[in-house]
Amino acid sequence: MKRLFLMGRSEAGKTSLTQAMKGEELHYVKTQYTYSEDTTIDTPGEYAETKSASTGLACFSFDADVVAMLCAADEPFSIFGNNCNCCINRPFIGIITKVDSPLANVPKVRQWMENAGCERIFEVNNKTREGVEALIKYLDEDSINISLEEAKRKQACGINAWE
Ligand SMILES: Nc1nc2c(ncn2[C@@H]2O[C@H](COP(=O)(O)OP(=O)(O)O)[C@@H](O)[C@H]2O)c(=O)[nH]1
Ligand SMILES: [Mg+2]
Repeated sequence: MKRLFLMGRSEAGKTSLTQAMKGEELHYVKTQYTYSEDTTIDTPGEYAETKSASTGLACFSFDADVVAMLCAADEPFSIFGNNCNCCINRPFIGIITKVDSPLANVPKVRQWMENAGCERIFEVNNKTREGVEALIKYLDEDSINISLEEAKRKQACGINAWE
């Protein structure tokens, strides 16, 4: 299973997603530091929200196979800029949580993720686990292994190494 790196603002549902992926009931835990498990790396929202701490995200992401930007469907604005994928050397996906929220605006969040450069976008409800299986299925697929030389050649052409 590919190892998933989670980044997003506080309360977006990152820790809940790790619980939903394990089939656990949701229980609130304040994420005080980066939690590295077999299949996920869960980060504090403050890392994504604070410029001085954001370098930590880049460092921890190197231990993952896939990097996910995670936004709740009811977030009023995105903290991720356009074309974030150009500074991430892993497959970059989007995960929309809280699709059950009465204030959910999934098309808006999808647009943020497309603008950021996410190659796949998943919609989940951590409470009911709706959509979580599709994410797990994607993570179960084999990752694409390429040589450093091939990665460099593709990057020189301005395309993602694994495309
Ligand atoms: N309705 C709803 N609430 C959620 C969902 N995911 C997380 N939550 C709630 O949102 C709050 C913050 O979740 P948490 O996982 O701690 O966010 P984190 O800061 O990104 O780790 C908690 O009260 C969760 O129960 C979801 O998909 N739907
Ligand atoms: Mg958390």
